[in-house]
Amino acid sequence: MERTFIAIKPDGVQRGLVGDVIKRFETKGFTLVGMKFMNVSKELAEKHYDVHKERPFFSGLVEFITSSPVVAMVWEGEGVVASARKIIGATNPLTAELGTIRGDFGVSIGRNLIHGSDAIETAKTEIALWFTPEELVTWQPVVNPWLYE
Ligand code: D4T
Repeated sequence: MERTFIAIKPDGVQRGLVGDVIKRFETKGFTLVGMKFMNVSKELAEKHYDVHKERPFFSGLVEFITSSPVVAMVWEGEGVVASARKIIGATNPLTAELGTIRGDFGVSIGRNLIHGSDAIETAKTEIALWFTPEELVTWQPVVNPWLYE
């Protein structure tokens, strides 16, 4: 089953939006398979944002994600990678559609509340970067027959 990496960034935690964010993935029908509340080391932040290392906002990104705790999660379900990106909304919360997490809760690109893997391969890399295999829980929700035919 497909899995994706989701992180509630420091602004989402500080603004008390952890419950709201988790609820959207739960009520959609995705399965939580890993979750931890943690401070992010500079090393982890630099690896996570490695693709942006030449961009002007890179150092600001690393500084921000290490500034305060985050909630790191892995969610599972058919098509979860692309669906999570839709639930999250466009990178800039000001232009993100209402009904998405960023569209409903944010006003600036540097405080866009949440990260979600952008492709299946990226998800695999990010899950391996943030979680050990032992930290992930494989389980069968009893509602699955009511979610999938
Ligand atoms: P993440 O990776 O956080 O899920 O965001 P996106 O996938 O939607 O967007 P991204 O990778 O292009 O950007 C990563 C991260 O950098 C911040 N950012 C981005 C920024 O501060 N200024 C910018 O101009 C851009 C493009 C926001 C998200």
